[in-house]
Amino acid sequence: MTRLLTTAFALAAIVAPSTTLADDYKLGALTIRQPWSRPAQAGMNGVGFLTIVNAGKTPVTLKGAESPAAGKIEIHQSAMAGGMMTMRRQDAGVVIPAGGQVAFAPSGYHFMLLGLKQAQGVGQKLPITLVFDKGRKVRVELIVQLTPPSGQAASEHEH
Ligand SMILES: [Cu+2]
Repeated sequence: MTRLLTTAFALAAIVAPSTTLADDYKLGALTIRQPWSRPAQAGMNGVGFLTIVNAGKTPVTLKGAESPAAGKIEIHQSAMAGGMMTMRRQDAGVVIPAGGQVAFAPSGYHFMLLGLKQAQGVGQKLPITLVFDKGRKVRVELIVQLTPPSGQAASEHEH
């Protein structure tokens, strides 16, 4: 009996997230959580933040991203160097470990949206397509907002 109940709970846990959280996107074993961006002017550079969770048994590499809303997207990592915040391009991509997650969040990894084609106002949605290894892609929408989504701060210590 106990074993049957456990199985039922496990199934519920697999089905629930995609139906209850509108912000989440799925690609195989990956879940992309809470994509968001900040207000910016046309022609300026924008930013993209989100969390990628890998529930699979193999690491997955995020190779890059593309969007019709920007001239180009680069993956950057912010880091403190000699008391100054610097940004470094991550041209080799970012590995999402098996059973782990990587947060793209202020002061850490972020997507740099170079040359925004339009101004981004609060509440707007900006489509970007994440490109993973083996040519796998998923399109998500960054929601433009002034402050991080609630719940994201908790995962910032992960990296
Ligand atoms: Cu940057």
